[in-house]
Amino acid sequence: MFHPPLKKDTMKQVLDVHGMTCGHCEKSVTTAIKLLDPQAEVRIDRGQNRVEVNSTQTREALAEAIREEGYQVAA
Ligand SMILES: [Cu+2]
Repeated sequence: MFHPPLKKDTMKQVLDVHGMTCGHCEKSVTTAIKLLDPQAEVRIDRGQNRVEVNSTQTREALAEAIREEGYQVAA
């Protein structure tokens, strides 16, 4: 099957992220994800500790980027 070289498959990942206490935290998490994948779509529900990402990146890569910002990501 032919895939255009620049278009990779995106996957929906739902991550359980703890430590986000305000809008600034949401922004930090979003920025970290976008650095990894500028095309990523990020939705955050802070009350539910839920970060939903549509991205070409693996779940582990996303979790690592969020951890580097100082937040806890459940395995
Ligand atoms: Cu904050």
